[in-house]
Amino acid sequence: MFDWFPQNISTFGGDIDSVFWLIFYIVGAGFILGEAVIIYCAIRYRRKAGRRAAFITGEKMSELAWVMVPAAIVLILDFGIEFAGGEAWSKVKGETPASDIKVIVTGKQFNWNFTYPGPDGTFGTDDDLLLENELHVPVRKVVDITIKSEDVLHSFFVPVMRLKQDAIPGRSIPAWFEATATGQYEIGCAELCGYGHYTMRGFLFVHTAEDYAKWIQERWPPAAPSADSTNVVQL
Ligand SMILES: [Cu+2]
Repeated sequence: MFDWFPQNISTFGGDIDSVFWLIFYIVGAGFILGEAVIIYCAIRYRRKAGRRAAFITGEKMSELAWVMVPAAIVLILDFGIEFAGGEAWSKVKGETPASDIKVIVTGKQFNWNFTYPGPDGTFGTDDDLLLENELHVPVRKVVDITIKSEDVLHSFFVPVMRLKQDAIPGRSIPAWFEATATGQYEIGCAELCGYGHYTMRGFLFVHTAEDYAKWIQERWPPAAPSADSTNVVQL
């Protein structure tokens, strides 16, 4: 109907959007119905000379029903949304599909730091690469990310990937995405994290497989051959 979502280049973007639409239609219908009842009652029971206002205690079942019935309907619809969205939820938040592209995302006041494990494929070693506000990934590949925070609550938000996940100090939260189109896209922080919150802006660069390989080559020139060079992990 409308097209007001950001561009969608996520393999699970359609699932997320359909949950948004489901909630939108349910809440939209409830809003229209609720407003209609209010407007009808405001006109129908408006002040008239000689008519006294009623004092309603809400003790009769017929009066209580005005609260209980809508509450029950909201509860049923809630369960309906949970049920309908369960599949999307488990796909996005469940197990990360196997991937050899791993990045640690660290939020800090006021940057997104992206750590790549380097040619050895292991984090916490000398060849790790740390980039500020730049996340480079290949198209059509699962990217396995771990979200951390160095200081306060942040929220890693990549609108085109339909990915939003809080970064919580002391926790490593897994997430993943797979881009379906190349290009440069915005990354934001969706959790008010301090006076510089609005400057916490990064970019996601989605490359073709060839460009990504080239980028990797530039970042990690082949290491000097060492005794255990057989260990080098293919990136
Ligand atoms: Cu932040």
